[in-house]
Amino acid sequence: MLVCAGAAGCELPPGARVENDRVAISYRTAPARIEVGKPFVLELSACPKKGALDAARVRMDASMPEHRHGMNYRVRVEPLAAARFRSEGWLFHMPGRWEFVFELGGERLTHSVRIE
Ligand SMILES: [Cu+2]
Repeated sequence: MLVCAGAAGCELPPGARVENDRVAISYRTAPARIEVGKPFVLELSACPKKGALDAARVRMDASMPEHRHGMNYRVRVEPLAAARFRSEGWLFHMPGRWEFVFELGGERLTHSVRIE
């Protein structure tokens, strides 16, 4: 399934924004403040700057780069609408720096957050 072709008319909802030359995303979590050991959900919207995204190839994960480990859980991603995705199963089990990894088709975007 190809969604959200081209940048024209593609607007990202408010949230943390990450982009590279080819795609821009925004995401937010619920609850907004991530707490250690508490599950959260994450919604992500994407705007390819050209071409289209292959929604079948969207993956999300997170790790603690300094500790060289990931989460203890696998995230489930489901499409909500064109280029919008809801994911659940997130849980950060330690305080410190976590790095989200969003893979959208061939694109890989990362975003760091600090969890107290
Ligand atoms: Cu750790």
